[in-house]
Amino acid sequence: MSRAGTPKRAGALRRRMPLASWRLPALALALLLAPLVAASPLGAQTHVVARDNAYLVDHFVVDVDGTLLFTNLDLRAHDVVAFASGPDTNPWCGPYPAGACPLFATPLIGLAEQVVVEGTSQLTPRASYPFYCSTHRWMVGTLHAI
Ligand SMILES: [Cu+2]
Repeated sequence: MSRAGTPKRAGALRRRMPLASWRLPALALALLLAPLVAASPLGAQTHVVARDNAYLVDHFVVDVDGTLLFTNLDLRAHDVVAFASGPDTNPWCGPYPAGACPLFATPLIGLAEQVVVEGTSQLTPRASYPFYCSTHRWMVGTLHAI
């Protein structure tokens, strides 16, 4: 009989740890690829994901009261930049000339980085907003505001 009466149980727990090590990344990926709009107490949350020099899908439904996240699963740096211009007073306008500040934007981010797309609260519901990656002009998508 064991000293504390629980070594068998502790051994069983230790054996489960390797399974948990691969389940966590799989769960994270599943969450990223989950439905485009998920319920959230503060509004819907939408993910734009880049991989293999493309956005994973072309069209995204965005709640103007929610959060739009951009995740890069690619080795190359990417961003999300609106074709439409916004006010020159937006905090992300620094690199853009006057009158050409994007309505919404992110900085360039690298592999496995995630940022909030700033400016989506300025979108008008029922309007559509095409966007692109500033370093790969073939990467385009469209936000559909609700
Ligand atoms: Cu890019």
